[in-house]
Amino acid sequence: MEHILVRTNGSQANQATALRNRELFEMANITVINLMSAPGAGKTSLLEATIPGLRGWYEVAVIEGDSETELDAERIRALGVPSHQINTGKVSHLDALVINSALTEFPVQGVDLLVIENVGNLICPAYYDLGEKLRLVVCSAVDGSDAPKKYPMMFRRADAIVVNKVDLAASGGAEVAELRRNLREANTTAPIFGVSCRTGVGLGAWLGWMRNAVARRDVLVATNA
Ligand SMILES: Nc1nc2c(ncn2[C@@H]2O[C@H](COP(=O)(O)OP(=O)(O)OP(=O)(O)O)[C@@H](O)[C@H]2O)c(=O)[nH]1
Ligand SMILES: [Mg+2]
Repeated sequence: MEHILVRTNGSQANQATALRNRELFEMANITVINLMSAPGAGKTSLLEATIPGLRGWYEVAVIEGDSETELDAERIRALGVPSHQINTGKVSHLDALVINSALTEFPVQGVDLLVIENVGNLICPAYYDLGEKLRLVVCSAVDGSDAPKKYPMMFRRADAIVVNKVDLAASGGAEVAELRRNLREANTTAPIFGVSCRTGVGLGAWLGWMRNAVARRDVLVATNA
C-alpha cells in the first residue's frame, strides 16, 4: 500500500520567516544560494573549487549546516572567506528561523553572495524555504541514476544542477547519461553542469553560471535604480 505524505514548504511559520529573510537579503542586495545534496556529493568541494574564481568579482560569505562539527566552515575559512557553522544535531535540514538567528552572530553587510550549504539530505531541505534567491543541487556521478526519481522535490525546484565527480564515472558513462535523462525529466529548465572538483573538468562553464547568477541581480538592481 502506498502512503503519500504531503508537506509543502515546511510549516507556515517557516514560510513567514523565509519571506522576512528574503526581504532582508533583497534590501541588503545579497544574492543567496541554498546549496543542497545528499551527504558527501561534493557541496563543500564545489565551494572550494568555485570561490577562488569569484575573488575580485564578489564578496562571498558561507553559512554551513551539518549535524555536528565545524569541519566545513573551517574548510571555507581556509580560503580566506568568512564562514559560520550551524550544528543541527538530530535535525536533517536548516530552516528559515535558524538562518535568521545566525545572522545576528554572523553579519553579512557588504556581502554580494551568501551561500548556505544545507545539511546533506535529499528530502527535508527541499521543503524548507530559507529565503534564498537560488536553489543549487549537486549530485554525484557515481551514486546511481535514481535520485531524481526517488526524491523529485529536491530536483524539481532547482535553479541549477551540478553533476560532480565525473572523473570517477566509467568512460562513456551510461549511468551518467541515465542520470542526466532523469534529471531532465524532474526539471525541464535548470542548466545541468557536469564537473569534477578534483580534476577541474567542467568548472569553467559552471563558474560562468555562478558569476552571472550574482551579476544578474546587480543588473536588475541597477535597472530599477
Ligand atoms: N573523485 C572525486 N572526489 C570528489 C570530488 N568532489 C568531492 N570529492 C570527494 O568527496 C568527498 C566528499 O566531498 P565534500 O565536498 O565534503 O561533500 P559534501 O557534499 O560537502 O559533504 P557533506 O557536507 O558531509 O554533506 C571528499 O572526500 C571529496 O574529496 C570529485 O569531483 N571527484
Ligand atoms: Mg560539506
